Amino acid sequence: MLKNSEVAWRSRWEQADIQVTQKGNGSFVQSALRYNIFQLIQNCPYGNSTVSIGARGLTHGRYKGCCFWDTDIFLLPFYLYTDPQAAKDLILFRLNTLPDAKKNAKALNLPGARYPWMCSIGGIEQCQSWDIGRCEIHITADVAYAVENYLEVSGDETLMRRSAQLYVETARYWAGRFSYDQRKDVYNLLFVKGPDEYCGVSGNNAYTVLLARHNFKLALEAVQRKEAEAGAEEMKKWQDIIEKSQVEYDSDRYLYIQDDNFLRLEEFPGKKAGDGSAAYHQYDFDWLQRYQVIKQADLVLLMVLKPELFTARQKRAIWDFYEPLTLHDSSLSFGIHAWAAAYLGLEQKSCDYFDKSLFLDLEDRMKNTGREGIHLAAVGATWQALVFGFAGLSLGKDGKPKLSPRLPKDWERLSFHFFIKGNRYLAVIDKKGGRIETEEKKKG
Ligand code: IFM
Repeated sequence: MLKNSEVAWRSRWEQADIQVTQKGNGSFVQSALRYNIFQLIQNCPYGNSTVSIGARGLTHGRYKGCCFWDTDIFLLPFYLYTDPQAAKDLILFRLNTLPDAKKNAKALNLPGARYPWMCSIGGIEQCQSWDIGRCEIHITADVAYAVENYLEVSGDETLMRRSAQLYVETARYWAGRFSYDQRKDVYNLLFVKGPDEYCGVSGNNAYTVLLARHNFKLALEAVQRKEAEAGAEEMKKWQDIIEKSQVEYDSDRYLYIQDDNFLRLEEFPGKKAGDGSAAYHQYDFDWLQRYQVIKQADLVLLMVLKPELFTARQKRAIWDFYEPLTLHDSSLSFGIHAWAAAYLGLEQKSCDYFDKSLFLDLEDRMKNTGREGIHLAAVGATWQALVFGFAGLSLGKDGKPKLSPRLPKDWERLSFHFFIKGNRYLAVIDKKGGRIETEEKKKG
């Protein structure tokens, strides 16, 4: 058993390791990175698609051990690029729980499929609270986004039809969830909570509306490609909602507004404790929701997940407006801000946020790692900040990988392997720039 374990670990490390050379010594980045990668490898249920990964992995029972969008948006990319089979199992978990997602929708008197905010074994909603459990509905669009991401990067055609079915059923859910306002001939997404959990229950959260529109598009395209079936009437409604759903936008400032309430809120009069602990330990959520204060990356996250939705000016406006208002009271926030800052060329900010995310658990930066276990989504976000932010790895229009290096000044070299469409690549970034070398075709 020990021998088999050694072989398995060696092969995982060969694929997942990241090597960083920094100027001088005394930096712990390399070891901290390996600690983070170790957690990602260690907490994955390899070879088992009947379970997913809980918010604290296997390190703690916080949140009753349940899984959230943390897996689809924050963790999946690591597995997708370093171990496509592990990613496939995570996607299969969502595909296998589509019947449960349909039960969740039905329980709320809605058509289609609604993915649970929290799930354990199976996909039945486990979250009991009304505001988060019923209203933090972006998870359904996050799952559709993750499935698309998986298909695109892995090139796996075996899950195409099942994925198309997921797109269609989730689009049916969204079509039932938007409210039509016939006075104005528009659709509103009411009683919704975005990723920023300090925003209360609001209307037209931009993150959710824009990703739901994308979910409709995925469904329409899948039906057009004949991978799934849907009626002409319902498809017309999906298109109608894409065109008439509402997101507030301030054209003078090039700024997308987080939700319908945001500009009506007062300036935040509070102050976060200096020890890194979250403001919700000092102030009640009810009080927090009345101020312009943000718990975690919301529009900043959408900007990196779907950069094509925003112009360069709009992206910068999102950063300039929302970043100063964000308390990062969720561990999901730092890594995403590091990625976004690197993307925008804000080197110091990206390094500061990267440091916060990378050492979050090792240095107990949120003052709860001992009590609550490893913040796995933050670990996944750290990996994305490095690979997509600093190295700038992306998939070109030709389907080939490319790099846009934005390394911190004191990093001399960065290298890592990754898979795209079954091919194995090596990315190297050094003083000469970035290059991608093609390696052998993945076996098996
Ligand atoms: O999914 C997250 C959420 O975004 C913030 N609160 C904790 C959850 C589990 O990590």
